[in-house]
Amino acid sequence: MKDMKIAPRFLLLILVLGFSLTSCKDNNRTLDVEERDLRLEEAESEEISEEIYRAKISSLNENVNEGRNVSGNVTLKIEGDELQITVEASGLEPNMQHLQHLHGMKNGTETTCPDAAADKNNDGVVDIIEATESAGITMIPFHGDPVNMEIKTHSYPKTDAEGNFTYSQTVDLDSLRSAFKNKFGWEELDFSKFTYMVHGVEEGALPNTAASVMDVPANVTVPVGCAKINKE
Ligand SMILES: [Cu+2]
Repeated sequence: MKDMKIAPRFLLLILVLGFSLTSCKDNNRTLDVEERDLRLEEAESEEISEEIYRAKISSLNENVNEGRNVSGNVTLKIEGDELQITVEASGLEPNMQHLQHLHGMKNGTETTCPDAAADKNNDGVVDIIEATESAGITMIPFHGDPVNMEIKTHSYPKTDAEGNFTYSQTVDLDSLRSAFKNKFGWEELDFSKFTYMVHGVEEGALPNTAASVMDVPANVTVPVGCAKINKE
């Protein structure tokens, strides 16, 4: 009698266990397939989004930079969701922090490096304000944390005793995109629209007529190297 009572319950238990095991198996299989598809998608999008932008730095305002020619290279490499920024620059004022940025037009139109004709007040210097007309306004800072978009910081690269610096920074592209959209409203972050500029000469090298921005001394903001960003 005892066995007869237990048997149906035991059967039921086996049935319930059996069902739950099967559904677990199915769930796992679905997860495996989803995960595989996700990995495939990631791999595909990484392939598509690999882009390289390169630019050669040319010299500006040599007459206030002790006759030095600023030269170097800017490389922007997009790999998946990362942007790798590399700048090698030389011919700069030694032992000095040098501001460097991507400059652009608010309306997203093309930019170029300014030439001597940009010196509207004929004081022999193309200052930061005069440079704006062709190169645009200060947009993405190349310092310790480009995503924070802060322009006035002390984390820009500093030159060695020979006037060289190497700057290298990897940033999350999505974070940069949303920070940029918040500040400037561009829907697409198109690097080929930018012009790179590196700034700074020694104190006292400029005439008083050289203008500046954001209460920063003109010798800190005067452009000395420029490079139009081009997609490779
Ligand atoms: Cu700049």
